[in-house]
Amino acid sequence: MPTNQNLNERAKAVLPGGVNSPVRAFKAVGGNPPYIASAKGATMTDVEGKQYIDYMGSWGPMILGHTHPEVTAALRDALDHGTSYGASCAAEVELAEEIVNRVPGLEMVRFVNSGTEATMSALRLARAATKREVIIKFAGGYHGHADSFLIQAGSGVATFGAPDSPGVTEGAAKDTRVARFNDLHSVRSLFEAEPDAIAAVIVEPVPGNMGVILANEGFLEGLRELCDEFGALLIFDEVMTGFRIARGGAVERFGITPDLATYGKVIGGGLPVGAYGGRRELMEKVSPSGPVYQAGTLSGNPLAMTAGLATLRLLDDDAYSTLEMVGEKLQVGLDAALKSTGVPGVIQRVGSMITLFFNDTAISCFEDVQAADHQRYAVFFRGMLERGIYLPPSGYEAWFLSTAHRDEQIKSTVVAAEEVFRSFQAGLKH
Ligand code: KE4
Repeated sequence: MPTNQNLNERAKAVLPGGVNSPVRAFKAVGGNPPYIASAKGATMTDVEGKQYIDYMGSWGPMILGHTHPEVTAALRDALDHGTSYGASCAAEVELAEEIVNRVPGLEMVRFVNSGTEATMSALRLARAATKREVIIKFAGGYHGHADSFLIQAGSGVATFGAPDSPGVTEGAAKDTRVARFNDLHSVRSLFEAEPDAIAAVIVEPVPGNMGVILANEGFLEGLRELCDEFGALLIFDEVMTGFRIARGGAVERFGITPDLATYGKVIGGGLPVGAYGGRRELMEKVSPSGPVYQAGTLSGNPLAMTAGLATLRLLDDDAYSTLEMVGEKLQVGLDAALKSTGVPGVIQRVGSMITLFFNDTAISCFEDVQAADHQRYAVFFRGMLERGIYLPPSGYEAWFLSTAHRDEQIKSTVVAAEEVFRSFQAGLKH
């Protein structure tokens, strides 16, 4: 029987860092990752049989918990009809209709195979539609690994971006500007510096890739107004928030209509998927109805479409009430544990996306996140993992709850957290 250690050693021989996505390597928290053998509901089990209560949910897709019987049954049936056609199928039409019917102002979507493809394609469309080249993103915002988005903020609140990874060229970086989330002035100053150059502003309406941050009152509305004032498109990157924080995602929850929106994660029910969409006038510019080229061998894959459709069809009003409730229970429990142990911490939550920052005050932008105590988060993470609680292995991430998280699992999570907080007060190191 393989062990976690044995698999990790073999993985490091054939996979960069031993993983297929960097955050999974536990670099930010120390230690080596367990290898998951199976998952069910809100739990995962590693190859050595250790069980964990799962707050990663595959980084968002597993909103109904793992192996939901109706999703699994739909997939089993679809499997018998083939895995990929490279041709049109009914499931892609049905999922597109389900998505369009949920989101106010959304008229058409195009399916791709990841959130990265979705944002990359939405950016190309925005540039084509506006005949402009520059985009504005936010420090700490993550939109996948396309070159235009792997751009770090320079010093100051509104800057010309610089490559954030070797291999990203100055040419790719030159058209990306970086503003500060929750700071409309930093956005306005970029627009005023280049009033006719900005094609789009791309924003996570609830940032989840620097931990969960809540938009200040009027911030998202302000972005809408600035884009209208300067003739740019507003892109909501809802890869994480889409169909998680409301039946119609952030567009419904906040009542703001972007020009384009990107999706992923939940709409694939755990299979590889992404999508971008908007009003018909924009989307019909996409090939073959228009000149903006974008394509994909596995786009609209029948298995991914089936899993996504089964998932969305189960995300009814009761499901969203449950998601709010489990999120609130965890937040209240963790808050009480912080207070009872005197450990400085801030919990920020929108629905079933939540982050605990070891910080004295509320977090409203990326610089605040950077100033939080990530060393303490690493100790907390390891303490929780030892106690069978699998949190995201970085303080710059959102934790995800599902409709499968039960009261007793939330309670044991809070008990474990309180134990770890007490160890901080006792000055113990894990
Ligand atoms: P993917 O290419 O990983 O499917 O999606 C990229 C992406 C785009 N936009 C937003 C708002 C996202 O959250 C993501 C991906 N999220 C991360 C979680 N921090 C994926 C986890 C990982 O990179 O392994």
